[in-house]
Amino acid sequence: MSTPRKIIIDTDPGQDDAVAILLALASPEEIEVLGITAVAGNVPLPLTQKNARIVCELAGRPDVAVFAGCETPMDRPLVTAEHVHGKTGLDGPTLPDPQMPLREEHAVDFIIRTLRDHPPGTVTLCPLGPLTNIATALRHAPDIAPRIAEIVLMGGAYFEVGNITPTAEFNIYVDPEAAKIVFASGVPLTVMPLDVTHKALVTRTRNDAFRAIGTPVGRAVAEMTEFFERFDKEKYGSAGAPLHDPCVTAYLIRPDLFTGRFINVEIETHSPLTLGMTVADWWRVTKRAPNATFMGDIDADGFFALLTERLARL
Ligand SMILES: [Ca+2]
Repeated sequence: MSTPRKIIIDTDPGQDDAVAILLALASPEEIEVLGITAVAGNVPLPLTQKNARIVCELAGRPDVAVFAGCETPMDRPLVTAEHVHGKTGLDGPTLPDPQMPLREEHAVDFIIRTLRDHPPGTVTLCPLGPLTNIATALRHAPDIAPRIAEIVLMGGAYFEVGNITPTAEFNIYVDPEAAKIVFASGVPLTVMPLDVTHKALVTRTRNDAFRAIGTPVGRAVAEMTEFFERFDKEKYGSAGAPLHDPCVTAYLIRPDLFTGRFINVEIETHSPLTLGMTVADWWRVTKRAPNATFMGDIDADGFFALLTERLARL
């Protein structure tokens, strides 16, 4: 038995964030969640921090420390995605308001303190939303960069190009300056772009498998992914909702489900036409130094088997 990886989940729930958190909390052999830090993204911060607590309570884990972070991107007004996630960010199931408290400490202070308190190379950051909290922590406390074991994030796209603009994925688009800081930080990066997550589709059969778990968690996940899928079916004509963020937590448990390339990835922060584009040198046509393991493929059946098996534990 190896010891579980200590992680901080940085998130903007979001139905797919919720599933990512549930998967982490269902997997104590592999993952120890030190805390959950909320950031503005899919919906504004008051909702994302509340939704993070709703999800912890759904998992039966009101003991998890949840912190609120940055309300707006570093240099821009917030762009949200209610058109995908609904008004609350967690539309679909009816879940009770959380009773567990929000911690008083700012998410950025928690991230910095946790990295300084742990031995270098023992804490992994898992951003599932815009990178505002992570980049703000790196800017305030550059000494934490070499202490971070790895950043495993959902964001960006190469072959799939964009979902919020023709050339940008939502998380990177919302705070491209933050993304630029993270991709230039020198921290080992593993990236789950749309190229991967658009292959992790909740088909009817996979949704039925969540529901067949027969628990409140199974039902809630089935209802969340049903809500979420309206948007993608209309937009892409796809077979179901892509489960973007759970790819991050699944990677911590079963990295063998994913394949990618160690390449250079730069973030566009100026062009109005391509703002937030992840310029990924997939074909290695530049001499720019590799800075990220950019995933390209997923064993989707293996991913959903893992997810369904783990969710059934909660
Ligand atoms: Ca998210």
